[in-house]
Amino acid sequence: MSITETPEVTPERARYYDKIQGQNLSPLWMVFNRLISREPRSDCRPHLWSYAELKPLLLEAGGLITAKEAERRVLILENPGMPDSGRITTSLYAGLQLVLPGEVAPAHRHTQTALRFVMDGNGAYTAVNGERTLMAPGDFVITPPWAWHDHGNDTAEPMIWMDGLDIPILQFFDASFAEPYGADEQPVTRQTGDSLARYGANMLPVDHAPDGLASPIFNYPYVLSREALEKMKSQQEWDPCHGLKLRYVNPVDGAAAMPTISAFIQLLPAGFASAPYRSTDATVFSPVEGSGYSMIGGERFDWVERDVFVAPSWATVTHHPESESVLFSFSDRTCQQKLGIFREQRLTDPS
Ligand code: GTQ
Repeated sequence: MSITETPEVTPERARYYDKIQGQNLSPLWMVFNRLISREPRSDCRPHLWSYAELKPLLLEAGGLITAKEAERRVLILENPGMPDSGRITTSLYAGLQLVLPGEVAPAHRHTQTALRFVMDGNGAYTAVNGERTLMAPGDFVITPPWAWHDHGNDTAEPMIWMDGLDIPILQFFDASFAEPYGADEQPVTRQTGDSLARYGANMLPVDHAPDGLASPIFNYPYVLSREALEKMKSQQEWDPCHGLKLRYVNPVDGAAAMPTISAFIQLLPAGFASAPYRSTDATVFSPVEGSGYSMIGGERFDWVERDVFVAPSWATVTHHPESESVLFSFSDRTCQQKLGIFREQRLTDPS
């Protein structure tokens, strides 16, 4: 037996395998390298969804079902390597959600953590724990586990955002709970902007006691992240793999903004060619500004603003922006780091 080779099946062994199979037993030596592979082996495949193709399909769904009837009117972005799984990566879910003018996606809560990354429209709200936040393109919004949340659109334009949830992680642990609030909207008990004022100005209320692991900030406005990147840009200090890359943090402890999902925003200058990089966190990317292409596991994906593309675990990635570009991304990195299993590698030779 070795880690790479499976022992030969002799007629005698085959009879034995048949016999024990009926007893809910399985010989480890026949499956060892599938269970404990030398490197990540994933069903997740690299893929890109074009926003230009997605938007009309999502608007078409808008004519077929209301947000209320659907609970959430979302087109799930399903990884082609994992059909019917509701997964964009092995551990994460992503979808595009549409809320039409005048609609409310009713209040509910679940143990799954959610992020929203705003793509289209301006001024619809999401309410979390009694506070509404108005959403603008590029805003990064979180819904902590078990927090009541509803979405509404009082503007004249459709609102579209990308949802990222840890649904497959909760499935893995068999720990899904969900309940409806019982009314379309939860009562508004805090003024808009309250959490950003309290927690988003590099200060904390003096006696702040954390309530759970998620960040108390639930909207990280694009104006602030973009301004940070713009200011950093003039310093001309580019990471060879990432350009300028920032991670969204919980201001209380510097951990990821969500307990299970890490999120990032990065700026890449025009003509930059990033050095090859791979990591064990399969990553979902969405360009906010710019255009270009990325090489993922040897395949080329051309992208423009609002497209969504996914890089599997341990696939080598390089980015090639044609114009100055900003990429939002998210992954299960914080989970893996908490478990001590995260690995990353900067590769000197392109592959
Ligand atoms: O907005 O609460 O894409 O509960 C999937 C499940 C969004 C949400 C999704 C959800 C939501």
